[in-house]
Amino acid sequence: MLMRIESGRLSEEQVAFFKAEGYFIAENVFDPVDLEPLRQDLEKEIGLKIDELARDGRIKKTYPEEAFEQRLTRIYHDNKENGEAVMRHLEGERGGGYQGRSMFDLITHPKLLEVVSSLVGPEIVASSAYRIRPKVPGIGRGDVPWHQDSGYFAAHCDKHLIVTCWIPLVNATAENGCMEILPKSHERGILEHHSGGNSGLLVIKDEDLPSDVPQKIVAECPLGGVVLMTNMAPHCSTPNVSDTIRWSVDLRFQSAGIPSNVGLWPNESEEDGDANVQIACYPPEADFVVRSEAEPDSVVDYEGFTVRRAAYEPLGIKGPRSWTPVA
Ligand SMILES: O=C(O)CCC(=O)C(=O)O
Repeated sequence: MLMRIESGRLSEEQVAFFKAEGYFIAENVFDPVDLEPLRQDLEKEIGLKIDELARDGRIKKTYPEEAFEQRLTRIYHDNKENGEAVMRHLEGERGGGYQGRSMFDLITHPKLLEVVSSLVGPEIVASSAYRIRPKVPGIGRGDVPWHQDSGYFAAHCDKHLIVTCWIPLVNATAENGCMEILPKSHERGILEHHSGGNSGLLVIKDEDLPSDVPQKIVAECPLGGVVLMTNMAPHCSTPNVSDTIRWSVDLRFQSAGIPSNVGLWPNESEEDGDANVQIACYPPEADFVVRSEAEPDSVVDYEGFTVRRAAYEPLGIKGPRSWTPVA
């Protein structure tokens, strides 16, 4: 259900809804113009990579006239490998991906943090475990199987709230492959996941999803809206059967009071990363403070953001959880 927020925050009733249902879809967190810098930067990045592939002789048609919602589709459909190369450029080799100024500005956007603060309080830590997702029509790689985000996180964080903010950069609809969420099923603990689902993602088998809860909801969300979910809410996303790309980013926030690797630096000499950073809910990637009333000086700036991310990037610290492969 799509709901409007007033005065930039969730009301008490809306917070109660989030707690009871495990999700909340806010229709009006941003003005579409707030998202324009990121849209434009992603468009620029795609162009740079396409030009590089053209210089290397791998691409003949570069489609410069095509819109943000189309260009990557053309590249993909001409040659899957080139499409993948552009995707990897946006996603980064290990996830996390594009980290230009506009991405940082979105993660730290006052409108977003105000909404997040109504769920986690005024001391907010963000995770580098954010993802940029161009879901290209007809390319199944972007279809995400059922999972809980905690399936990826350390077990010691199952009892804590980590809020996923899923932000569409276009109108997200059932047709272009928005998410689906299973309501009222986030208080059942961690469900059985398997490794090796679509695109190597974790997957909860259909038969392991709770069946005594209301039907899944189709989380359509307009540009400017945000889908908020707990780390325990089972969700997935469906194929894009439209003819335009479903662009979105998903970001993660938690209270500073729960485990994180804020202020910790991994020891670059150890292949598996340093034991001290394993305390985080998602140890492979850096956490940072994005809002603090108690210690305003601890809030990260853009340089600090890139430096912390770079310190974790080369390490290849393993994900904290292991699951049996999907049968
Ligand atoms: O964007 C999608 O298609 C899926 C997103 C997702 O699963 C997530 O944000 O955890």
